[in-house]
Amino acid sequence: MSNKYFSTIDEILNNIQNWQITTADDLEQFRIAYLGSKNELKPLMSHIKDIAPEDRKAYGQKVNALKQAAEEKFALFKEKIAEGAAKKQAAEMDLSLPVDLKMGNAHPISQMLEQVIGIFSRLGFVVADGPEIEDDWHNFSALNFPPDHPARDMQDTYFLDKDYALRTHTSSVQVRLMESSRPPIRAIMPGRVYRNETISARSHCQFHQVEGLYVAENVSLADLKQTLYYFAREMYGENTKIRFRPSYFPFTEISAEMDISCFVCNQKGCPVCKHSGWVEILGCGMVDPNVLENCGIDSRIYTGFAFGMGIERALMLKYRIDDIRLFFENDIRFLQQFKAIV
Ligand code: 2NM
Repeated sequence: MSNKYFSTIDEILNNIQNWQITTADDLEQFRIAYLGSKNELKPLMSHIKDIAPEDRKAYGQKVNALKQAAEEKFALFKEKIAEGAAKKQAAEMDLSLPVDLKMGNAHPISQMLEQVIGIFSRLGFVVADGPEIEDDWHNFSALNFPPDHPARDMQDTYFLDKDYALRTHTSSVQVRLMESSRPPIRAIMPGRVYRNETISARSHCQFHQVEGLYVAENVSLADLKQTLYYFAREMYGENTKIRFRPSYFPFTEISAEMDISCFVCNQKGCPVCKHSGWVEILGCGMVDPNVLENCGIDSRIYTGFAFGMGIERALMLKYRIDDIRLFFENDIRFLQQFKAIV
């Protein structure tokens, strides 16, 4: 009685072993026969009640071995057929076709950062770096921001929790540098900063800044002006003129905004300078003695100047780009226009 069922199993095993699989179609037929929802192995277990009790264990093991044989054969041929398809595709590839080798280029923001770093390096400034996640002290308090300053509001700054926020300017790096080193300090801090702004053509929640700092004995407003005059001529051409307008920042006293003569119209009047002949490019000032003291620098001995500029803004003026969002979309058609501009 039992023998009949055992020999059925042997027969099926034979069929599995001899099943010819060369195409994806063969493989599918095999799958339907032995692994599909109505496969031939399913009824076998229901025969167990007809098997002599002492043979049931052996029978169950044979049925399982059968299942395993089917599964292994399926997996093996599935791989073989996939391999074959890949080889066929490779054989059909025309390796003599010309290659479209497009040279990449650095992002315009990187290019301008490099250019600004290059100019200040030649004046002896070193590049400093710091964290993008900052605490209240380094981003606000040490920089003389009063407790009720609007920048400290959730509306303007991305807070991660009650103690930490994304830095809103790279001045926080300057605080770290002043805390950890002694004058003379001459450094620039390029980097990404974050503001909680509604994203539009004019403003974004992330942008890049370069800030600079010079702290030593007898640093004067004349040093600030001459340094930035050199920068303006290197960056915008040797005939560039500069002018300063009074301004206000919490961390500088006195504070100013610097304009350069319009590099588009040479001061004849154009839309870039809004017919004024001047274009604003950076903010600057003499570091407030409170800031120096906050960072452990004796303000009776040392003075300093600092400045900061927005990289996207400078690029938008230079290339007459009317939407800041283009810098962060990585559209290749936009980026390719900045091949080797520096
Ligand atoms: C600006 C404008 C003016 C500035 C000041 C300092 C520090 F840390 F020394 F106080 N860092 N950066 C500064 C001054 C930044 O950006 C428009």
